[in-house]
Amino acid sequence: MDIPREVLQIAEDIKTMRIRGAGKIARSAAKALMIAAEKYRGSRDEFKKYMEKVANIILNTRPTAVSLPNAVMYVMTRLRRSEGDLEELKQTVIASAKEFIDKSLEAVKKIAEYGARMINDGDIIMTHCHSTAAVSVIIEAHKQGKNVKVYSDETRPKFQGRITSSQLAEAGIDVTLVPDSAMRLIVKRVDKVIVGADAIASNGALVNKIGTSQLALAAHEAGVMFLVAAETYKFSPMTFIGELVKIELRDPTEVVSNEWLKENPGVKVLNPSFDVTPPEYIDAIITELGVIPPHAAVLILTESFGWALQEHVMKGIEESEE
Ligand code: RUB
Repeated sequence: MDIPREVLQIAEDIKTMRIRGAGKIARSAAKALMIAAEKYRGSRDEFKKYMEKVANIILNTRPTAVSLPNAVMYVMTRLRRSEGDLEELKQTVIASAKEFIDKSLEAVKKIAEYGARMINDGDIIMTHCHSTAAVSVIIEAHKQGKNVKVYSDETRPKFQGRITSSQLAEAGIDVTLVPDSAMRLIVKRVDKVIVGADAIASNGALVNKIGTSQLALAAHEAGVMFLVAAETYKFSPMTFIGELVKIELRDPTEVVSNEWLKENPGVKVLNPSFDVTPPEYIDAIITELGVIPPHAAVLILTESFGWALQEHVMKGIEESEE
């Protein structure tokens, strides 16, 4: 059976960043699997194969946000383990996708709650890119009556800082948009930096929007607290066994126009979308399970993904024995 148009549209929207931010990407991936199951009209025997095909299309949209494979794994592992008739298999996908989406939204609420406790009345905060988790922390602190002021950098080349600024302004928060190049100057005036995460590695390193590591470095130099707001499904189980998180390289035309490229054939343009901040520059990671030091990432991974790692290792052993 053909892949439904709505599913292909979600994949395309993730690729082109109409759907963006690691949490939204994960929830949309789960939704795509749910739609695919709902729309399936083939035989029971072909269903699992069809769902694997859908999962692959979704997985191949963007490489860095580990929330995407983790969301797909959440649903597909439950399907792979299910037996039963077609209706039962479909229900397994639909129910687990819904469960993932609900848990993910609940996690953001918890992070907002825990994170807001770390914000003091009168704090000046700086943030980078647009992270629903980080913005939720700031808005929750504001709702609790804490008077906060925020600097949001532009985050070139896609200007997600504009989304952050307008959401904070809409919530009634005093927000100032600054160019990325003002980062080091501005961070000296702030009390805390809060950013989101696309992936957290097992050593506590953060993978997030390009420029995050520069901000962390500047915060470290200025003695400013650097906080990360990250749901546990952004922790990368594969880094536990030494795999690196792939850094997405996006199209040069996000940096300069096609015309400019044609006028300057001797210029190469590189557009890396994410960078890695070492754990030494991170004071704490705010998760829905609580606030942890970056070096405790490994504990989150064993608690949340121990089973997946065990399955992965067992599969490797079986394959090597064949
Ligand atoms: C977005 C980005 C965000 C994280 C966390 O990058 O780096 O900080 O994804 O976001 P892009 P959230 O715009 O390239 O997707 O907290 O919303 O999951």
